[in-house]
Amino acid sequence: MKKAFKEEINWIDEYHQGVRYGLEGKLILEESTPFQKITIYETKRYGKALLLDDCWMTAEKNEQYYHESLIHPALCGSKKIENILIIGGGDGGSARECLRYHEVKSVDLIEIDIRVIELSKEYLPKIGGNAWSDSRLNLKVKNGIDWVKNTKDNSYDVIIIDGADPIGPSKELYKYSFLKDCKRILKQEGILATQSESPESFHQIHLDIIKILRQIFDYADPMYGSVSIYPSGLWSWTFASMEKPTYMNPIESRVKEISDKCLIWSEQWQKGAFNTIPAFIKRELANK
Ligand code: SPD
Repeated sequence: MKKAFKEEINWIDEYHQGVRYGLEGKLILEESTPFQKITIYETKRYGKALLLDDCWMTAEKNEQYYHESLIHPALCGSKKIENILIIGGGDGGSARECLRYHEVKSVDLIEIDIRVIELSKEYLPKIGGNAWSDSRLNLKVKNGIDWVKNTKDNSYDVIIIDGADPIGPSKELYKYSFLKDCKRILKQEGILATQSESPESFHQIHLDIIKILRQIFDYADPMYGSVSIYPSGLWSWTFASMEKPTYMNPIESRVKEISDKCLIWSEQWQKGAFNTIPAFIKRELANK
């Protein structure tokens, strides 16, 4: 017999510019740290998920779309990949993807909020996976801005910026002064990779990130893909370098090393993703 009333369905939504992006599931934990509100939610569709300040950050069955896109163009393209810096990324997904490469000798992961690390390890352990026990990982609970400021010139082969949206504690990670400092601590042949928001739902921020990177570096190119849990689903990552952009041309031996382990990323996928710049973004970038 049909039930006379609906079973209780819980939804959690990220609200952004008059639109809400929601998933059905149940709340596991919510806490406030000195930096932000952290929520762990068990979603019906994508497994356990992490939200910071009510914005979707990552989910077990969706995270590859984001982490593979952020990491592999830089790590497959950079001449050397011995010393890597990750700013943010406390869920461990970016570190996990970097550590797939045998050439990587050390990954400094600088996360400001220890609770992001602890709760990710406890509730979303698959996202960090083997990275948490890899001896090449140097985990530091510190402010990423200060870390970059206090690091000496030419220290890293690749810098990854895996921050939350440029609101709240992550705001500084998208500013000229921080990115200029990143360039200083990056080796001449190195690559910087940052998440660069959605051209649709974070239109102006997206443009600003690319423009700032183009002021600082000789080359900066956005790449587009989808992360279905983020506002609009359409997402971007931007790569920058001082030398001819090798992030466009993956090194064959590296492609071989990681391809089997990737859900989304492939050389072919990457090529397409760099070529899907929306026409309006291309026009707006051309109008300086
Ligand atoms: N709107 C969400 C942007 C989040 C970018 N960072 C996600 C962290 C995953 N490691």
